[in-house]
Amino acid sequence: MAKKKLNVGLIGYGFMGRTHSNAYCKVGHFFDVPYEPILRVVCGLEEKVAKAFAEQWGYESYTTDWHKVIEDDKVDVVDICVPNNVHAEIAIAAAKAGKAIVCEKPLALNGVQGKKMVDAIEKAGVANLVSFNYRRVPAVTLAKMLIDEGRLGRIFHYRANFLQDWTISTKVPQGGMGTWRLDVKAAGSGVTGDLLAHCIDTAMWQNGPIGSVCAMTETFVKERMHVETGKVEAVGIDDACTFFCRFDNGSLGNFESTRYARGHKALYTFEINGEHASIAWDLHDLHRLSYFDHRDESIVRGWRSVHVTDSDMPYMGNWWVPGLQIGYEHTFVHQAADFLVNLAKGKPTSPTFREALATQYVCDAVLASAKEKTWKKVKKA
Ligand code: SOE
Repeated sequence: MAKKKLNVGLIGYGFMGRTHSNAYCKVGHFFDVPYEPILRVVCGLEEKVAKAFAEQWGYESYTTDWHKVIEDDKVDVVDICVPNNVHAEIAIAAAKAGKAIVCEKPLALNGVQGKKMVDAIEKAGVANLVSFNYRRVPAVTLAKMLIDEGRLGRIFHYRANFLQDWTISTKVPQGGMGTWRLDVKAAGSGVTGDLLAHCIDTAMWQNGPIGSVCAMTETFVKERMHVETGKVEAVGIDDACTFFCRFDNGSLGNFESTRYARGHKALYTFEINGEHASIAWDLHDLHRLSYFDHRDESIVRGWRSVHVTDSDMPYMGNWWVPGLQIGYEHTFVHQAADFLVNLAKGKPTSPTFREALATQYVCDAVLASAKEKTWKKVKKA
């Protein structure tokens, strides 16, 4: 039976635009989704690039004006993959036009802006999702399942790192395509919003809300050439951030992110220690989940490395056969699959804008704590 078509308007043709387009292309081949995504229109600043992107990915049309995507009656879903400073304006306009919305992380530049977005989408009653893709790594989803089953018992510690090394050179500019993440006006913050937001989203999903934080940040390179002005300008982002926190369930959190950890490209790791068991995961070995259970007989007790590829593992029944892995791009396919299934049922897909606002509030509290050198309470979303 022919599936109902769902027209996608993608805004932003960078790295994230590719991950989302790839997901829409693949999702129907691997998951039994109720819609067939149609790549209706892609929007980006440069016409030549937008045209080439449309041809490469099979978009029916292209534009350089995002308003045209929103005004297009045929577009059902607006997918926002542009720098953080434009998320709010586009999302609020898309909500007013009654479109379903997928938005890249972090939700906004800050909580104030994020709240306006939540108000707009909730008032319009439109489907919404923020793309925190790492939740949908099968091993990460499995970790959440093990915690929810109570296997760890009371949780004492949650530890997460997200380490990179690509901005160490003072020659890396700020602003422009690819390096907008270093421009505070476009990004809102540095590693806090870009990388720690991932860790915070996963952590609160697995271990509940964070109540208070104590942070320190550093900007190692104080000035960089700005691509748009051609001038050397002050750098306003945090290059590195470390924070402690208290979760509402009484456990202690310890988070670190930097783009100055030479040798690490995208080392996202977490470890959770509970009264009975511990879990550890590493993005560089993403299909494995490390698990230690103190209730095992002592002569065989030790850290197990679970190869998360069997068909009864989250999402894996839709891919290959046991032992054969999947990777980064598949997290976006899983996200698209969940979103399409829930959309047909009128159910929300997590993380919603409101859930992403909770992450935004933690980021805000982290940055305020670093600035004021004091513990900060986190606002509830
Ligand atoms: C930055 O380098 C970045 O691309 C983030 O923006 C992504 O969210 C993260 O998944 C990988 O690193």
